[in-house]
Amino acid sequence: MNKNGLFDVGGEKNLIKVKDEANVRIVVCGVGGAGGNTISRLVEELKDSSENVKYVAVNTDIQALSNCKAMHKIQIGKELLKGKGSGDDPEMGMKAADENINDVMAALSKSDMIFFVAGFGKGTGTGALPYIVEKVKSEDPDKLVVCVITTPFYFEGRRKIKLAKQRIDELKEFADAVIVISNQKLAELYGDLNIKEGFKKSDELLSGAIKGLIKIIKCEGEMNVDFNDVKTVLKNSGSAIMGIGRAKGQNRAQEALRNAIENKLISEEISLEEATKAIIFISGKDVKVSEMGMIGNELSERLHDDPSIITGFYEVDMDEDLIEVVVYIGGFLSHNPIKKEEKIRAKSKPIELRMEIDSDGNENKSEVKEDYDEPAFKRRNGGNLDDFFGKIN
Ligand SMILES: Nc1nc2c(ncn2[C@@H]2O[C@H](COP(=O)(O)OP(=O)(O)OP(=O)(O)O)[C@@H](O)[C@H]2O)c(=O)[nH]1
Ligand SMILES: [Mg+2]
Repeated sequence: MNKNGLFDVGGEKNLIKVKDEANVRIVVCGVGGAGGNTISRLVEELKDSSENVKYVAVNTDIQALSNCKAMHKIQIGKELLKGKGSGDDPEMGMKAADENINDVMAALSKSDMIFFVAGFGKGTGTGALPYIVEKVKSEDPDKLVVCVITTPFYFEGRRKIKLAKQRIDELKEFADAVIVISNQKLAELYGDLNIKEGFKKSDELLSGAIKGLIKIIKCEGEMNVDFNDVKTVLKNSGSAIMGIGRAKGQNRAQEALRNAIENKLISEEISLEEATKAIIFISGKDVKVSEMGMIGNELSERLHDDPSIITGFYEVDMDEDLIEVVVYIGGFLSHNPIKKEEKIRAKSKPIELRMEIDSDGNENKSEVKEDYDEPAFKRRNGGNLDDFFGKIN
């Protein structure tokens, strides 16, 4: 941040005021190789706005950790893997996290919100990240946990894609919101990218999804969106979609919104009509009230009936008549947060009556016998991790 309380988001002209009260404690935790790369990128790109943002890199691979620019680095599986990486084995990734879970939890404590970021498909991110998220949410269900995860390119093989999707489903039971970036969709959209360019684009999207939210929470706009608004939209959301769109010219408002929500890169196969909540953050020069209205109306028409939409705006002296729309969409009807909350609460009481509401709205009480200190995927397989990971192969 410079001496005027401003930070630069990309060029001299784009100085945005940072909220005085923006003391929400944010941790960004990258797990595995791709997660660590994203952290390095964010540290570089958000240098000036990193107050109250703590960067933590977690990896089994000591070489990758030493190259990472995070201020806090945690080696997991020190005894088990001796710094050499998981060998593409998610079971090893999970066991490694278990070995050093106390170090990880200590680094993540004292936070209001945690972003977790990783590429799923190999060993460390895929195995360790869901395990860590489950521990974090069992300890403090109120903490806002948002995960940004990539699924593999087709060339990486079907087994990796299947593994990644399975673990994302697990993750949604515990994280508040999971934003999935499909590397394959990215490859289809950009056509002839070579592998290096493909990963670079994917890196940009991973860091972009996190940067967008940090900006929303930390920047002071003419119409402010704050942390509690973000929490309202993303808490217990399950899936979430994020998009950024820009446009110039006469129809810039609608076009920017369309670009943001039709940005298929970042979306999974979920229908927007199921979404009940959104945050829109609009920035630009001379943005008209009518343009903001248009953006709100159009988004509202695309989501479920009568969605709850929070709109923020800041005037930025951007290039010519460029307008930028950042949108986060959540609250998908297919996600059932009641079960998840019940599971987390049940953890502190190993045996209790659990109430679930069935599809007819009836309340059913049943005795909970599961040991919730075990991670979900261990419980489901009778504690046998070999069975679980064997099934994926
Ligand atoms: N965006 C991006 N994605 C990557 C990169 N490298 C790998 N990936 C993706 O992320 C997935 C996981 O790769 P890594 O993060 O390297 O793996 P890891 O979690 O460290 O696991 P191990 O190395 O097996 O212990 C891969 O299947 C790729 O789809 C990268 O540099 N950028
Ligand atoms: Mg690795």
